[in-house]
Amino acid sequence: MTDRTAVELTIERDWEMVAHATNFHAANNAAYEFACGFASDVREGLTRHGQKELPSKYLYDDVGSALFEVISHLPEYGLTRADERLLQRHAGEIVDRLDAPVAVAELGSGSGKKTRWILEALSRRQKTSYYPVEISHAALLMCQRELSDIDSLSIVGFEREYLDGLREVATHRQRNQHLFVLFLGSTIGNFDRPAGVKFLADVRRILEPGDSLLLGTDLEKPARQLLKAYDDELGVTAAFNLNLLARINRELDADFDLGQFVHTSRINSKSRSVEMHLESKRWQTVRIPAADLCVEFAEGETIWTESSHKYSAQEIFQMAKDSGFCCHAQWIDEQWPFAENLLAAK
Ligand code: AVI
Repeated sequence: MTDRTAVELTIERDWEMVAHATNFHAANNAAYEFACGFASDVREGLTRHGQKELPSKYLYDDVGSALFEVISHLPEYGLTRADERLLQRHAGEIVDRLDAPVAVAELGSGSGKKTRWILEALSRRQKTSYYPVEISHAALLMCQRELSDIDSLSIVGFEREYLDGLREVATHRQRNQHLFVLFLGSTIGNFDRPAGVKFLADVRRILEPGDSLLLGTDLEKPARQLLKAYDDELGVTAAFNLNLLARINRELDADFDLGQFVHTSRINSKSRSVEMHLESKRWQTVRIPAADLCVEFAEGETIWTESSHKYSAQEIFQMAKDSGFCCHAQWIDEQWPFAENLLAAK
């Protein structure tokens, strides 16, 4: 045990380290910077000419992450189950295509449930380091709980934004070790197409030749099916969306009346995406003191909170090429069109 680095301590110690020590010194500063960033993004998005907008990353505080976890179990929302089916079915094959030894980094791990298949397949072959990168502390803790029973696995979580976290993971890379980055669940779809390619290119710049990226992408499907998936009967997606206003109330001292906004989903056929909006039921004024803002909403006016882009299986090959990767393999689910794409850093 004496020659082990901090990263190779047991899972619990690793986790304690992440939760209480690694981020401790920076915590107050980071929390302050985050609050300032949140306030200025809210201000910027709600004072735009034309369509008001809030960045979708703010949907994922602890409450939002828990609601998203529920969404992934809804009958209307088949995306997560398709992702899981593909990973369960093809984990061995995916792992066999990687150059050993590898360390695994996951951007937006969520609960980590669907990552189990990959980590189990890998740890049968080698002792594995897993680095989940998440902005939700609660999701990181859930992920540790979910995966802590896997043999030969060490987990070190990073409570960071994706690229910052990945840069930090890259510094933990040992000599001759390849990085295998997971970006699952079609989170790429929450970027518009050019921003998605730019994000992949940013990821590529942190990687080295021989590293790889497993990219999950939701594929195009009929409008009716998509509208239901993003506006479920039970109202969980509505709660997930409205929680963004509740969060602004909690964190920025605002006075949004949640009963005066309604969740809607709509298809944007030009951008091939489904959008979530919050629609004002009447003319109203909302005060957001921490963003130094007083904002008016007309009846029927919306705040655009998220877009989920849908892809053709074919266009992923071009996206990979445009961002400095090469798509070596693709697996498609038969029940819910969704693709798992294995990209190699060239
Ligand atoms: C996380 N992301 C891929 C989900 C999606 O489908 O775009 C977020 C979501 N929004 C509403 N339902 C699910």
